[in-house]
Amino acid sequence: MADSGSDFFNEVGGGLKYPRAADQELSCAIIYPRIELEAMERERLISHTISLQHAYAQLESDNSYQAWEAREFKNNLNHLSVIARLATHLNAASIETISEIVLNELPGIFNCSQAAMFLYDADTETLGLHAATESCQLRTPLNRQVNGDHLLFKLFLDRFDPYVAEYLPETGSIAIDGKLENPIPVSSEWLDLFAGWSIIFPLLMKQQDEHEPSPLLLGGIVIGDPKGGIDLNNVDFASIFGNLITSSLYNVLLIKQLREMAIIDPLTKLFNRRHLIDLLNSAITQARRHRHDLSIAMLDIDHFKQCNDVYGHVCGDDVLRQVGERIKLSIRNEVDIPARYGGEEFVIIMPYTNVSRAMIVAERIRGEIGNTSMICGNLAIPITCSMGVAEYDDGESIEQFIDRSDMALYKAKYMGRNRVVSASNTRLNIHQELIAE
Ligand code: GH3
Ligand code: MG
Ligand code: MG
Repeated sequence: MADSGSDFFNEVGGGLKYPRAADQELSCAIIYPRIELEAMERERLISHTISLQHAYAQLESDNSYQAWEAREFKNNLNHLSVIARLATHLNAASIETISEIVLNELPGIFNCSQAAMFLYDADTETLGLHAATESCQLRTPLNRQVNGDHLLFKLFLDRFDPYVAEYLPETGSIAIDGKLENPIPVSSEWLDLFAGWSIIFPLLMKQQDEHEPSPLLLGGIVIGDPKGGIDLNNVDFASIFGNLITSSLYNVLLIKQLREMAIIDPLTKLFNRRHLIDLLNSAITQARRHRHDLSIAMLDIDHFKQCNDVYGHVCGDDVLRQVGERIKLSIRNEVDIPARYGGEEFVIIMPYTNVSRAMIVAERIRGEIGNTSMICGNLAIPITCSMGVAEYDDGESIEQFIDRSDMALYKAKYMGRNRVVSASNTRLNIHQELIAE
């Protein structure tokens, strides 16, 4: 606090007065509006501020009800500023930002030493430990998945708002909201997480769709302290944090889902045709810039119409899924890119690969698909495929490149199917060869 008016202000160029750093809480009153204060007014303002600060200090040390209210008010103000800060960070957040906030900010707010965040995977219907503070000595490895009858599902599906749980060492179980009847048993591997008091944050989203009444489980957070130092006065604020984190997580997952829908074929989970074209364009740019080889293979299932006619469309879809799986099994992970080009047609981009290497890969794919039948229920369905392989010929367009692999595929069909044919590097050769045959 400033003790005298004379050195209260520091002169800054142009005669504008700024408070010293130590008096920054008064800065709003002094800087705005940007006018010169008359010396007398300045003295009055300073003495007024000093007496206000004295009054506040007295109030703070006082035991009266007003003093308690003032402290509560200040406490709430602190929470609001944390909420505002988190809201800014959580806006347009990634899952990583959200888990950083959960691990770095939440324990401090509730005077806890540890936090763990779990995410629900709707595909496998499991909850996985996504992130945990170091102090949270979980004996559970990250990404460990637990399924539907696990304690965590009970805790995260119990209600929307955060709540308090207490570990009862005599019975090795946890009591919710201080209710000792029906405590939930905890197995030893989760003891580190639930020792002492904890606050459970279910990350549950109410569904907008009236036909889908059950809430959407996104995951859950457990924060706690084995020594029991948790600040239970702040639990009311927990629901604001819980809602903020749930809606941010929901937005992030929704955006991720939308992005995936735009580039992934829902049946085979491979890239779709549109994304394939984007990826092939960048592969061509890279190959030209760095002068490395690039090949593609186009694959078409033989007599697939018959497969649908004989076994039905459901089996047909299953066959397409399995063909996608077998293509993935036969190529270099992270380097080669498989995609569904159309109905029963697939394309594989093979960077750093010349045509003879690409022929070997294509033969491997053909063998993987043709050597053992596809399984659909109790049916074994024999499938073969034909493939056309082309190496990028510097200067040609993406359409010409795809066209050459398509022509090679056409030739493979023409020659009796269940085979791989390579396109020669001269752009018109295959077409001419076919016309000549
Ligand atoms: P070919 O050996 O000459 O390629 O003969 P084909 O029967 O495979 O070729 P055609 O183009 O005559 O038939 C392709 C079939 O693929 C027709 C279509 O019903 C089927 N198909 C395309 N997309 C899907 C799909 O998503 N699911 C299923 N089950 N069938 C599909
Ligand atoms: Mg076809
Ligand atoms: Mg076909």
